[in-house]
Amino acid sequence: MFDAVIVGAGFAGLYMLHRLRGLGLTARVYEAGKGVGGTWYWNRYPGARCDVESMDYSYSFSDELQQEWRWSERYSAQPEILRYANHVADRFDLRKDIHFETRVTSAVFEEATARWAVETDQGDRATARFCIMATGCLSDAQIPDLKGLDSFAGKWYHTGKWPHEGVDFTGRRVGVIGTGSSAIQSIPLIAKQASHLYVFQRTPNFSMPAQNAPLDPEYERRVKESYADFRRQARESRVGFVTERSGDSALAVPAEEREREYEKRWRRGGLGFSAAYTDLLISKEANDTAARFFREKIRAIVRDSAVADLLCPQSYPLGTKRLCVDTGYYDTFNRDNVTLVDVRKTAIEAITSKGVRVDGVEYAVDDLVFATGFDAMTGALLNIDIRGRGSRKLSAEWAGGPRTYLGLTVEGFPNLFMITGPGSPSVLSNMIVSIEQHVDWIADCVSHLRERGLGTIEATAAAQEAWVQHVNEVGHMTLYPLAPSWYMGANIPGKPRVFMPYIGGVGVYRQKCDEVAAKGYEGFALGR
Ligand code: NA7
Repeated sequence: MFDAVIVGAGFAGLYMLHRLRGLGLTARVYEAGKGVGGTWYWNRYPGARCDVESMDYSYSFSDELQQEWRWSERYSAQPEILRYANHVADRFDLRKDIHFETRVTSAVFEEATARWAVETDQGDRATARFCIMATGCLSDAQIPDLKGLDSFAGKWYHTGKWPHEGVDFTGRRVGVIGTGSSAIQSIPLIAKQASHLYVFQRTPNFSMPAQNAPLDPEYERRVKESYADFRRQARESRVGFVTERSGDSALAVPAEEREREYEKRWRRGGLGFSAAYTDLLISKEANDTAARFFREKIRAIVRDSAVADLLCPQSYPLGTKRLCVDTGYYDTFNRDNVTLVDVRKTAIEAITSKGVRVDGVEYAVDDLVFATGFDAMTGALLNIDIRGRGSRKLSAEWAGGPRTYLGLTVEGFPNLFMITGPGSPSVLSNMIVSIEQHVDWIADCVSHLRERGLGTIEATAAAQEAWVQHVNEVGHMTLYPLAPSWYMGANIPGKPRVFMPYIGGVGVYRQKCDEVAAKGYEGFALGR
């Protein structure tokens, strides 16, 4: 019997454990991997890198930690972030409460005792007052259901489950399926090794140059000197890191000025581009000005105009599928050993023993890389058989799309918390900022219950309904629903089309959560 079971030992699970320990509570963490780090444990593909800057993408909860840790680049690569996660686990002595290589299979709320009973694939059974899902938003890797994969004679990989020993593609013919973030990061590096690389593209993406570089020691010094203020600004910002925001509409400024602004942001690199004007994600006409700028950039980089055309996104507004950040992606298509294959007009017909067949043509490859993404935001949660009051199944409650109160809790599932769940800013933000906010809110909530001798907290149906509506309403004030993105569940056949994250902004959302707590957990029923 524990105070809490935490599922997952990525950045969310690690900090949650640390906070609960600080409250003198007992917790058991179950983690499917052999080590800590979550996303950064699994996604070891070549070029895997965070596209939030290193000084922002790190924990703020310990000043000693943030002062002593040194990042080497503006954007950290996966091995360095994984080293950081391991450092945190060691520094705060977290491993002793984590059971590795153990996947949680079910979590059932037992009404008589008001306890969660959690079972794992290793036969563990633990009970706890609180069950905290730190299962990640992009952790359920997806292989599309393509005919013939069983017959493929070569080796195949998914970017989100990359072999720990790495893969040497030297002299091999390689196929990459997908052109999302993971593909865009890995393709330039795979192309340098492979004898030939075929890229199978269904939908082109907008990608910004990272302009990555060694971390400027002067910048590091300045941030470290004022880290408290730097973090505060991030917490109050829209997306969890500070970026130069304009207060103008893209349509209110002269075209030349707009071009200069876009050019400045392109040269600076990274995700801040969408903040160039207030209406880029609200007005299609404003968005078109930015999309045109990107397409011109692509055409200026890629020499073959037919290939450039194929690489230009046309079917959705810029930023409504996750903007990508790359190093040399478009230029890779100028290499003689790289072929872009359009699988939009004609989908992949089959995987054969020798390669990939599209429109009657067989592209022979030795290795296949699936950069085909994840069942985002709900996949990892619904892979667990989660049952609340009256054995209500979470999968049934969410059959029409996820329904939560604040993206933290679900009506009918007392004492169950989700860290960065659907209905919270999560994937639209700097994940570490959102993780810390949720963990702190949950820890404060647990303390509140304990101090008052209360045993349970549960969202009311009315509060949940109002929150679902609010999330929907603000989502639909933007252009996001126009794209068939993983934000909308559109990458998974049969998944309900619902805009899952909360787009109200990290700062605004934090205030709402704080107000709920300050009003004695408004919208929740508290029980003995
Ligand atoms: P994404 O962004 O979901 O990308 C997956 C890619 O795989 C995308 O280009 C898909 O095309 C493509 N895909 C998926 N299924 C198929 C089939 N059947 N045929 C052809 N192409 C297919 O995943 P990532 O791992 O790159 O990135 C996930 C997030 O991690 C990213 O947004 C960052 O936040 C970090 P589609 O666009 O669906 O046409």
